[in-house]
Amino acid sequence: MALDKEIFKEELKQRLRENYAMELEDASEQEIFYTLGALVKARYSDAWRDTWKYYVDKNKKQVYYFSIEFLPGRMLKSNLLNLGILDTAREALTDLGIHLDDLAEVEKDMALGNGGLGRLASCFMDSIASGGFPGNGNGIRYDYGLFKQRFVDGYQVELPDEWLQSGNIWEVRRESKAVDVRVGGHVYLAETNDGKLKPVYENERVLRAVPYDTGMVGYENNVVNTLRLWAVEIPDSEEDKYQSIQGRRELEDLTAVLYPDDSNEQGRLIRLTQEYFFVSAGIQSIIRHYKKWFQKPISKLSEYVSIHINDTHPALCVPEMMRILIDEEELSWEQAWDITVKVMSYTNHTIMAEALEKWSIDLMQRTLPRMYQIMEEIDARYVQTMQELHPHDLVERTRIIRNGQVHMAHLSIIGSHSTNGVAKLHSDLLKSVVLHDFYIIYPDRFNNKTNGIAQRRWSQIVNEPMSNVLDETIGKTWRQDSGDLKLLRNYQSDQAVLEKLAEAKKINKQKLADYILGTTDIEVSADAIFDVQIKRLHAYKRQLLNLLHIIKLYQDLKENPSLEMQKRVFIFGAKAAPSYHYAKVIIKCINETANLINNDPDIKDRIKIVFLPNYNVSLAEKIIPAADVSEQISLASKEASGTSNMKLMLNGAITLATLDGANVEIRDAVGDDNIYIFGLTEKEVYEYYENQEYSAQRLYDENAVIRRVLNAFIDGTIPNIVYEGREIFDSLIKYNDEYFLLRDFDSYVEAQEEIDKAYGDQTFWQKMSLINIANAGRFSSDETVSRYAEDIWKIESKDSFVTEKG
Ligand code: GL9
Repeated sequence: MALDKEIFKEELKQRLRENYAMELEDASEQEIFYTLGALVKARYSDAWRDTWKYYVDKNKKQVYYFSIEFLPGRMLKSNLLNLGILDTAREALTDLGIHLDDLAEVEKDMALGNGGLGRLASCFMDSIASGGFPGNGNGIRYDYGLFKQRFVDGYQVELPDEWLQSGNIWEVRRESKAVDVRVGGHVYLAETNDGKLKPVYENERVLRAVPYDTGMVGYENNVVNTLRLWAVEIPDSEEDKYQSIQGRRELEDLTAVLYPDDSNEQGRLIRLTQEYFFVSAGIQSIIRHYKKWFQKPISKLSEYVSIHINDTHPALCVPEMMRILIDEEELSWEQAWDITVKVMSYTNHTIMAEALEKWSIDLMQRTLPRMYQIMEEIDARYVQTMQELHPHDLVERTRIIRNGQVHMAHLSIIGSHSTNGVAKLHSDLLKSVVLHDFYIIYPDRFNNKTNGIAQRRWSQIVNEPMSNVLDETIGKTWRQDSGDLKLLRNYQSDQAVLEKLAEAKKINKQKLADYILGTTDIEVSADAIFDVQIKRLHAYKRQLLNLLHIIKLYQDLKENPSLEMQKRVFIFGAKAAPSYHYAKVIIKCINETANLINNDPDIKDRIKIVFLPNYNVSLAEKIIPAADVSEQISLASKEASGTSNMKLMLNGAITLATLDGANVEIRDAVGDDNIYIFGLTEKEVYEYYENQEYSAQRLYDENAVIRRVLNAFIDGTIPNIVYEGREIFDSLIKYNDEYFLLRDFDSYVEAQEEIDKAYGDQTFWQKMSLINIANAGRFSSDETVSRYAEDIWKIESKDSFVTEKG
């Protein structure tokens, strides 16, 4: 429905009067933002109801995407865009003397995730709705999102993220849809009058799960799906058990905080309870909805419901579904198992061993006794079935419960019909190495689904200057279908187009430079190469390799001030998990090196280092459009996919990468000439693991450049890192450089030198940049989600089915 600008203005004013008893002139930005949010929400509420009703009336099969993290960031502009009223709203606001972009800054980031995994879940929510697919998210409504990061004396300091403080305009509390979740206590099986075995619960705690729903607005198609997030409350029946404030606190803490990954032991009980809490609440509400609205027998569930397990955190979906089907719906084990496996599918997001989730039997039994009983039975039946088909040790290695632990990845694979990796290389590694045993047992269950990004957000919303050039050059169809970006290929030698794209980039760089000055007091030149590494801080992602190269450049310049090189601004954005000591040490070292170099009068603006604090989705939106170089330098085989690589490419940054994760597919998309590849391949990395010949000490002894760079950490060159510098040095030399930084160092430096040269030839550079934009279309999450829908979830798209409302 088109938006009439004048009516919009009147409505905004009217709502302000109603809600705040105020005229526009007297309202604060905050008040206007909340009013605008309510107005936008009202515009899609009919479509939200109609969408839901359509799925029910037509008995549409739906997918439920279970994820312990969702990272939507800000939603105002993306809702406006998807409703087709972004431009009109912007103009209307301008008429009223308000800048939409300023207003958008009022919205707190919804940061209910750590990184790529949570952001992917949100990109999928956008694409599922935009593709007209019946699909909903299911997760946790944390009171506090991922911590706010500050730097104090170069150290990371974590502050609580109070995103709900001023309320959340987009959510709807649905008290009538609350369900109970039982945890703790004891469960034993007792015979009922009709001779059936039924679980009896003793001393369990009952938690009330209350859903908060947020509309997921599809792109110009009148589809609005639901993201359902659960919050814990104390049920009335249990009030007397929680008379002490402390007791209440403990319970209410359950959905208080998002767990940073790599978190400590002490919080693990809460984490496991969180996992069960949102899984149980979600599945109960799915079954309730199915029975009430579909009125089909429970035995047909898999024809109407698909549940996706996003990484192993929701793996308890498998035993919880079994519990409901057996204990409550009274199906036989065999029937229940058949349905469960058909309903469930699972994505693996990492090969990092420490991230493959396991729980001790003891903790599992104490926290979730009924779940444990069911998993024991699944495990026993698995062993029994498989030992007739496969060697004993293979079956032992793949069972769910072994060596005192419950293996959540094993549970997810055994309990579902599909296991996928998130990039070709990653999926291949799952089959050949990480999950090879399971591949022997279930070859047909394995498949690849390369990640994608919400392209409309990461181009149209964040990069207007570039979007305008695209419109002028190839028309506007790319806005709907990012595949049409390839039309840009025809202009790779068109000087005028190249220059217009360069101008757009320059505008974005200047804007970021202003932001950098405002937040860090560091002055950077928009003429410099903006070299960007933005992602969680992790040893395998090798932010440290980036730093080693910067130190080398610094030392070169100090030694030879007349050295010719392009000006560079190295931009970092990264949070370290609060308990991840080594990652925090790296942050400190980057910050101290930045201090040293940024203030060295010999260097001036030839190198600048900017570590922007509090990296999150909305900061990414500021950095990505301004990037020239995209650092994707993880040790080959370690990054499952990466998604910032795709966002940066779409915005015309040139990728500097190892052949890891989706970088491989980016290389295939743009060709060798439009990307800078360096370093060991995944095969070479595995060879080192096999022959154990890697010696960092030898590289240090034999390579004078490496020696000089590493010595800077311990000889006082970089000030204020007496302990941290030693720790870095030791990690590389004494502990033999786990991620082969030194082995890849020379090749990285060489690639950086090529980039330096290439940037000197602006036409050449701009052409590469254009080719990157032109070939980014294939990394759209619209495409990825279509593949999931077709191959895994078996759900159908239905575009624009809700009647146009005039
Ligand atoms: C991750 C991988 O590390 C990334 O390479 C991948 O792109 C994303 C999405 O598939 O998943 N796996 C993972 O555990 N995280 C990822 O980012 N971690 C977090 O999000 C905290």
